Amino acid sequence: MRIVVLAGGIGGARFLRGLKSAAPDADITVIGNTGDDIHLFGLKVCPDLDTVMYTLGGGINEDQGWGRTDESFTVKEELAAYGVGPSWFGLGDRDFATHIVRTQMLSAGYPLSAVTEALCDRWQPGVRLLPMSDDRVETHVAIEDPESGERRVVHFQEYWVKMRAAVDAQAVVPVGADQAKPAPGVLEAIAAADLILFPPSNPVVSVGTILAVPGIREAVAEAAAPVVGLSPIVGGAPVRGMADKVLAAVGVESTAAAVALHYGSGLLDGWLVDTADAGSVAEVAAAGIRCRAVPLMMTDAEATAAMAREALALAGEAR
Ligand code: FO1
Repeated sequence: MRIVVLAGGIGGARFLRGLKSAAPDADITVIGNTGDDIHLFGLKVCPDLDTVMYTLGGGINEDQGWGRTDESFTVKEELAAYGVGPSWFGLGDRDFATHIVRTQMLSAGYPLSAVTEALCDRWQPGVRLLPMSDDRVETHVAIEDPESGERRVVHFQEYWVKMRAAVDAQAVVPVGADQAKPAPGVLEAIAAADLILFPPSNPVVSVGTILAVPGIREAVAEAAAPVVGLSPIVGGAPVRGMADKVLAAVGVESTAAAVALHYGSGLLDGWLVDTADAGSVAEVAAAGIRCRAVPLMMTDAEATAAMAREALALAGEAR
């Protein structure tokens, strides 16, 4: 079975681990969000691609869900001693090596998709990991500066990590997405898929950014395969992160049903909500999306694999 997954960072990566265990023989292609990418210290950092690669390759820091296990921060401390920041973004020594290799290969002319394949040669994530695009896309967030009261636009990582999404997002813009092309293999994988999954990743800045690359939304909508998503919102709040802030910016309520309707029946065939949201099943079904309430907390490997099995079962019905 060929499965395509549109993934963001931590939630997407953890779900993929469960999917691999639930469908060990499946041929899985991951289309990774690159809107979170940032250039720091002259290096190209791809947080979501790396989170998927490290998580599936056994190198992730399990507690925080991003960055490397057994990490040290000597380079960051040395940079700080030179007064070189930003200090708010935690790049560790082991992680730095990944960004150095990536930047070196990009400078030599390799596209991001080829670089990602080369990095995955080391990590063997057991999936085919494709960036959504080889072109530069950077998500920016418009906010009202809490000090000056003026409108300001910041990089997504500054909003997420430095500001902890403490102020409302007025707009979320995937800068460059409208000019970006899907990376080689992306449209082909979607067209050839037997199943397309939206994991419990952020619907705006992760899955939404991938869908913003011209051609990808259309390919998913036209695919012969059923499309099944898992709600990242449980009981009216994001399971992780601050998805409610960016959902508000696109006028979507933070409920499992509202996220399903935001994707819409033009994209989604099936939607899983948590048992806490069983009351919203009828509303989603009324919109023409097959819906079921099942436990959606990725508390451990077995719970996550069970979620993936439910997604596969729902897809079987939607087919
Ligand atoms: N998240 C944080 O909350 N703080 C950090 O300092 C941080 C650094 C970081 C470095 C490399 C990397 O791959 C991810 C990192 N993240 C950090 C996670 C990242 O900011 C976001 O969670 C994702 O971009 C959202 O998917």
